[in-house]
Amino acid sequence: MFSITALRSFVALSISLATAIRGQEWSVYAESPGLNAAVPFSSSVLSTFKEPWSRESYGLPTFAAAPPLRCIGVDSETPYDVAVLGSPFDTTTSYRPGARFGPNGIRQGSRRIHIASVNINMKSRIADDLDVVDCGDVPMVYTDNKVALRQLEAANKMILDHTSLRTYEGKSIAKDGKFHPRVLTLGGDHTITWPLLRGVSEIYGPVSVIHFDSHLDTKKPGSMPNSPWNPGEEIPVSHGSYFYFAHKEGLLAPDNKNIHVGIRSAMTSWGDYVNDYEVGFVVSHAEEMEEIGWRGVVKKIRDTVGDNPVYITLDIDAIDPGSAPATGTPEIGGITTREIKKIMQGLVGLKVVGADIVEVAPGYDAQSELTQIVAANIGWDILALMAKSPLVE
Ligand SMILES: [Mn+2]
Repeated sequence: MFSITALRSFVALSISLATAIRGQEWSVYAESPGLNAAVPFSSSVLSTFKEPWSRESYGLPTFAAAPPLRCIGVDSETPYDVAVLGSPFDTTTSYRPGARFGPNGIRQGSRRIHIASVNINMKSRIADDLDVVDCGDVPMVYTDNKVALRQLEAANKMILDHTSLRTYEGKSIAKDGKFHPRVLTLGGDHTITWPLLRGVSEIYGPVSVIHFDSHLDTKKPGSMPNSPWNPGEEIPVSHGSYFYFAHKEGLLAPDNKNIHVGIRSAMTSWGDYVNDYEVGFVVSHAEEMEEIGWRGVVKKIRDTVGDNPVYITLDIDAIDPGSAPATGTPEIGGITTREIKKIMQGLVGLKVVGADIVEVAPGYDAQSELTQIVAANIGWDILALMAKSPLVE
């Protein structure tokens, strides 16, 4: 039988434990006369908003509980180290659309991870090393791709042009010698990487791209034999050709110091590989996960990018559709979630100047939110990579 006294002591113990665990934030609750739901939103609590949202809160779904910030609006002078930026855009897809809801979906999938939790795999607690904020989504029009991509480019540039909250011993790798915030963009279809690369290359010069994908995405515009098109009309950028344009602009590191990881899709022709090499990549096929293992793949990546500034772009279709079905162009035989975590671990120390996770189309996800959870956890590992590698020479 459960006595009232025993129940009282159990409650008292629970409260003191909770107070000890949750610290100051909980004490605001405890001192309130009764439960006051307004307390977490009061100015006294919000004034400490540099701290992540509490673990217990399932309120506003920011990425990994990073505090929300109007980075491009009224809070544009508030300094931080990493901006999470949503890019709701999917009108250059070749097959199933829906990635415009990716930013929202990845945030939703991130509710159980936290920038203040210890990432055991990466041996990092992100919040110790970086002030991460969630800037929300860039307003992007759905009626004109060129305008939409310019809107993203402008927003990204406004963030990058700031100096970061933290500075470090040693010389910054940025061309101006200053320390700038880094951006983790949540896409969006893969074309968004083009304007994002314009942003980082302006700050750091051409970057080595580590591109996780099942497709090359370097297609030469014009080679669209299976697509209806009027002869003579300009063929615009798509999520299969943006790297071609980025290469033409000199945004990619020269001498084939860029790498695809996870490639396994059908090609239009063997010539796709010739074109891909000219664009500046080397290829690691998905089957290499079996042939040389994640250690071999990590070595190949590190040998390729060397000491260059690195931009990581991860198409969720790099991951096997068994673990990440909610994407526009799924391909079987992909990377497992365990392999991608080992690869991320193997990239510690690289100078990651920016990153994106793209092609998450939540409308095709399972009720379990599986793809969104996978994408969110990879984003958490990428933030840990940034936390472990200050951008110093
Ligand atoms: Mn892609």
